[in-house]
Formats: sequence, structure tokens, C-alpha cells
Amino acid sequence: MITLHQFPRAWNIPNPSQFCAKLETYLRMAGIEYRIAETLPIYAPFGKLPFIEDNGQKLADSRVIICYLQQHYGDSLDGHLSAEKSARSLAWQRLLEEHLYWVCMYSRWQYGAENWRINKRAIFQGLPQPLADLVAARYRLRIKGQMRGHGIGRLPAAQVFELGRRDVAAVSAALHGKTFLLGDRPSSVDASAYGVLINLLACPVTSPVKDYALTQSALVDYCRRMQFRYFPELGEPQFGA
Ligand SMILES: N[C@@H](CCC(=O)N[C@@H](CS)C(=O)NCC(=O)O)C(=O)O
Repeated sequence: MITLHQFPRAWNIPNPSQFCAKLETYLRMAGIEYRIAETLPIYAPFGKLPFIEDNGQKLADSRVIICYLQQHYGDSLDGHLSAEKSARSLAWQRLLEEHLYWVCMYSRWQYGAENWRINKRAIFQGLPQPLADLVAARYRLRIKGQMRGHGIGRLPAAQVFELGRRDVAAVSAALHGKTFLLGDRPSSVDASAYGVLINLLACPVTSPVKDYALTQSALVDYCRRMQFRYFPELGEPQFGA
């Protein structure tokens, strides 16, 4: 059976990591059996979570893992997509994972002492003190360095959140009147969308982009729908701070 290595759960959502939440959602959407091993990125092949082990082989990066799963376990989710819908799927995935993701990271790791405290407690919950604080401080420097490298970490907060607000408005408009991001049937991009959006809406930090997202009923309803369908044991997501 596949072993999914990821952060421990937190906040009544699948995972405090957008990519771990995405991959576990994908596994459930595709009906693939797995077991969970809780860990930290230091133990991952490329220093990032999630990764999986299957038949003695370790695979990292949710995009690479999903391609592998599609090849080895069948592609029940994206087989019906037209070329045009597949192109849209890729574009949405990039917006969510390569841009809106970083806006959310900024609000957790760089924006406000209370947000950082909440984030730190969830991510490093498995470590004893004072190790947890030491490791968290090192990781915070590392993630801030990544955000500077991306560019978003160099901008004033107001600009970061305005950029994020535009992403959120775009996804909200695309979801309007639809059950899933590409229409009436679920596809793999819904795993990305739910992984990122549930971490924006139901992570108990505060930010202007989250305040805006909470006004978008299409997003709130979508996250609620996805959680009830794929993670019923978690119950109602706790939206808000
Ligand atoms: N492209 C990767 C991104 C994974 C990723 O960025 N994971 C974060 C957690 S959300 C991580 O482990 N970061 C630790 C680090 O960069 O040191 C994927 O799709 O899996």
C-alpha cells in the first residue's frame, strides 16, 4: 500500500500544508488506498512535503506523484477532459500553486506575530520544546528566503494582498454556478484548488486576502462541498479566524 508522508493534521482540515492536502485529496478522489506517516520536510527526498513510498520507491513533488499515480493506478479523474479543459486545468493549477500559495505563505510566515505563532504551533506540533522553537526559527528564515527568491517577499503587505485578492476573485468567478472547477465532474485540479483554498479560508490566521475570500460564497461553498465529500470525518471546516 502507498505511504503518504506529510505534516500532522491541524485546524480541522486535511493538512496545514497546501500540497499535502492536495495529494491526500487526490488519493481519495481517485479511490487509491494509502496510509499516512507524519513527518517533517527534513526527512523528504528533496526537503519538501509531501512524498510517497510505493513498492520500495520514494517519489516527491505532488505533480510528479500524481503523474505516477495516473500511470500506475489509472486516470479516473482527468480522462474525460477535452484538450481545452486540460489546458485550463494546468493554468488554474499554476495560479493556485505558484502564486496564490505564496500569498498564503506570506500571511503565515511573514505577516504578524500572532499569525506566525498559530502557524508554528500547527507545523511543528510533533516536536518537543525547546527543539520546536529552534527548528521553527530556522525554517522561518528558510521560507522567508524562498519568498524573497519568488519576489513576493520583497513587496509591501498591501501589494501582496492585492495580488492575492485578484487570484481569489478569478477563482471565485470561475466557480460561480459550478460544482467543480471545470464543471459538473471532479478532476485533479480540484485537489489543488481545495488544498490551497481550504488552507486560505479555514486556517485560523488573519489577513486581508482571507477577509476578502470569506466574502466569496462560491469559494466557501466549494470548500465545504469538497470537505464533506472527501473528508467527511473532519466535519464542517471552521471558516474565519
Ligand atoms: N511543488 C511541490 C511543493 C511542495 C512544498 O512546497 N511543500 C512545502 C510545504 S507546503 C514544504 O515542504 N516546504 C519546506 C521547505 O521548502 O523547506 C509539490 O507540489 O509537492
